Amino acid sequence: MKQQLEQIKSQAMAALDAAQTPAALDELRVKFLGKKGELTAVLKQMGKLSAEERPVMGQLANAVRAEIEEKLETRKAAIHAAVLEAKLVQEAIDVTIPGTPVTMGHEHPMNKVLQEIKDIFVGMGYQIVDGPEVELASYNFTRLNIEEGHPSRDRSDTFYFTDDDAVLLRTQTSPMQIRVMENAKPPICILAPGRVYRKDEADATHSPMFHQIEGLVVDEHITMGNLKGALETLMKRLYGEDAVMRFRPHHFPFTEPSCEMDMQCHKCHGTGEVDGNVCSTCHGEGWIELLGAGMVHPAVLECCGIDPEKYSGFAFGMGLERMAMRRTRINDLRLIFDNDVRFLNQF
Ligand code: 2NM
Repeated sequence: MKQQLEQIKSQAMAALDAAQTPAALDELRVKFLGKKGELTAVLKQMGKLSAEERPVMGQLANAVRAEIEEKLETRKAAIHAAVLEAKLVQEAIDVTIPGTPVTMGHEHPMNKVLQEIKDIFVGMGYQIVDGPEVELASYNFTRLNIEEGHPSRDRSDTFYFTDDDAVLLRTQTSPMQIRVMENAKPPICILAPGRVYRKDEADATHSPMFHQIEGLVVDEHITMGNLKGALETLMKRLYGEDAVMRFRPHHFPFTEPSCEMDMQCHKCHGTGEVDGNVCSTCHGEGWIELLGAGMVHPAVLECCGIDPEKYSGFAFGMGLERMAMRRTRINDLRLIFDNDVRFLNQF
C-alpha cells in the first residue's frame, strides 16, 4: 500500500507539472483526490490492514493528499500568472508609437476678407443683416426699379424656380435691403453680405454663385459726401492710408446719381507702366475698379414706404471674390472655390 501511495504521489506530481490549463488541473484533482479518485480507492483498502499499520498508512495517505493539494495550488497560481502574462503581452499598447498628426485648418481667405470688411463696417455703426437666397422677383427686381424686360431679368441670366418668373435665386443682396426698408424706419445703416446667383459659365472671372456685400444708409440729410466718406474709410482701412480713390459717373436703375469707385493701381501708381511694360495688375489702366454705388433712387424709397422728400440714402455693392482675389494676388476666380488645400494653406 505504501508503494501504491508513493506511485499515486509521483504520478500526480508529474501530471500536475505537465498540466497547462485550469481545466486540466481540475481534471487531475478529480482523478487523484475525488470521491472516485485513486487516493480514495487506496484508502478504501485500509480495512484490510493491521491495527499497527493502519495509523502509519493513514498518516502517509494524508501527507500524500496534502502534497497533491499544495501542488495543485502552486500550479494553479503559476498557470494563472502565465495566462495573465500572455494576455498582457498580446494586449500591450506601445505608447511610444507616434500619434496620427491632426492637421489644423484655418479660415478660408475669402472669409478672412469678409470678416475684415464686416469688422470695418460694424466699427462705423452698421448692422449686419442676412436674408433668403430664394427670393421673389418683386424684391429682386421690381422694387429695385428694374423694369420688366430689363436684360438682367432674362431667363438666360437669372435662375427662376417658377414658370411665371415670380420666384428666383437672388442675383444681388439688395432684396434684403428692400426687406429692411419696408420694415424699419430710418435711420437705417446696414450691411448685407451673402451668396448671389447668375447664369454664368464658370471661368477665370465668372462663377454662377458668388458673394456680394451691399451697404445701405438711409436718414435725413444723407448726401453723396457721406457715401464717399464711408467708402474711403473702408478702402483706407483695407489697403492702407495712402490708397488713392476716384469716383466715376455710372448708371444703375436703383440709384440716382450712380457711380463706380476705382482705386489707383498700387503696382504702377496710376501710370499704367512698370519698367516700360504695361502694368500687369491694372492692364495699363492705372486704376482698379472696386465697386458700384449711388444715392438710393426716390422710387425705391417710396415703394418701401419711406418719404423721399424727407429722407435720402446711399447704397453700394461689391463682389467679395474680387476683393479676395486682390488680397491673395490671384487672377483665377476658380482657385477660390476649388478648395485645394495646397492653395488655401498659402493664406
Ligand atoms: C450696387 C451698386 C449701387 C444698391 C442699391 C440698393 C438699394 F436697395 F438700396 F436700392 N442696394 N444696393 C446698390 C447700389 C448696389 O451694387 C453694385
